[in-house]
Amino acid sequence: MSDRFVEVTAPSNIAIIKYWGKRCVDLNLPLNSSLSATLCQDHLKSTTKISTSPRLTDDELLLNGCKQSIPQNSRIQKCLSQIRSAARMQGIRQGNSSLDDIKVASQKMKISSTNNFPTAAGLASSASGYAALVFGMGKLLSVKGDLTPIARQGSGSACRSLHGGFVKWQMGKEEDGSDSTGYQIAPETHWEELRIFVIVVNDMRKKVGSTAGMQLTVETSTLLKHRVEHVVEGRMKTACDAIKNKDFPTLADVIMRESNQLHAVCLDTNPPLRYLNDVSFMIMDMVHSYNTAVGSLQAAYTFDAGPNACLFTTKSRANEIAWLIRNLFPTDSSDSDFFRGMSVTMSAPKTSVMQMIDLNAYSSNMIKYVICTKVGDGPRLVSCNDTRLLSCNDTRGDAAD
Ligand code: 2P0
Repeated sequence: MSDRFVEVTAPSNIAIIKYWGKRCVDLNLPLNSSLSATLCQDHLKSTTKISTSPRLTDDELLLNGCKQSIPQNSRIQKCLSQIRSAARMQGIRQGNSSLDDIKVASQKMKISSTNNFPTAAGLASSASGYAALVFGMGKLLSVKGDLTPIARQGSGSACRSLHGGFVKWQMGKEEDGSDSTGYQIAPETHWEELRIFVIVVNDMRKKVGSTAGMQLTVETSTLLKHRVEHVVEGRMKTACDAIKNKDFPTLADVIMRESNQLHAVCLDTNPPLRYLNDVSFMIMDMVHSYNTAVGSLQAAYTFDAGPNACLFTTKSRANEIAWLIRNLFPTDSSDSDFFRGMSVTMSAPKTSVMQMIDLNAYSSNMIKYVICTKVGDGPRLVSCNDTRLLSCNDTRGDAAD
């Protein structure tokens, strides 16, 4: 049977140790290792349906319902051709038992991908989108082994979305990029008390995309060189240890320093890259005030290439953080429209804490909405039309060190 169909979902992720800069553009190899938390797919995910049939005459791709040109997208092309050749190689090694897989690998595919979060909101969708594409094709063609080096070539951060929990993308040393892979350092069940608020702020400004932005930084920033040579490795160890020991204040400190250094490096780019806006800084002020008032680091912000914030906190503090966001950033939205995702109850911090925080509200509607979420699992196979695909080995890499 050569008509096959799979539907998969893949999560987004938020970087704790940031990836910014490539040592090889062609193979999409990073200048430094990075570390992320996978976000729960109940709240942020890409869903991809892939079908293949001998009757299809061309590969087709629909993104949120809009037809995309595959010939003009070298990253998609790379992902498609590398998974197909992995399927053929595997088929040849396995002999007659995989003739079907070899045949299917040379058929054209119809791919349709959607996000359950607005792409227009500027939330990273390339990580979840490429992870879903690569994971889905891997399932469709029964490809075994680590697919993170293929996802990496779609979008660097996508290799981290092939796993749940806390994921390291090790930069690797090989010239061909074969050891530049993503692997899980702790599963999503490891630290269930963690909560993450994705704060979507209003922003009309056009920004330079990550790929172009980081290339400009590599070419012009001396601070990036310092960061790569002297900063990242130590922070990686601190962050991994803090996750292992569930030491929130230490992790919070690294998360905020990493975010701040990413944006310092962006400003050190010539001409400078400015991804944060005034609201981003207001959110940073709110987090620092809260931490000072409670006497330890109980919340942490991090920003990628845009003004939207991700706040990390723990379950025991989440209700107070929600209260602060709602009261410092008034909006015309109802509570239920403002707070999406996991249900959250707001509770005011105790009086002694409130007295230390500047509670003067900013003007209205600076924040569009907040997605309340947590650390989640890796890609899921939702459905397929061939039960053999269900039992195909996991296509995600094994944990390294
Ligand atoms: C990260 N970002 O570690 C960093 C922090 C944005 C800021 O990975 O060129 O879309 O496709 O490899 O993965 C965004 O960059 O870039 C990113 P490409 P990608 O999450």
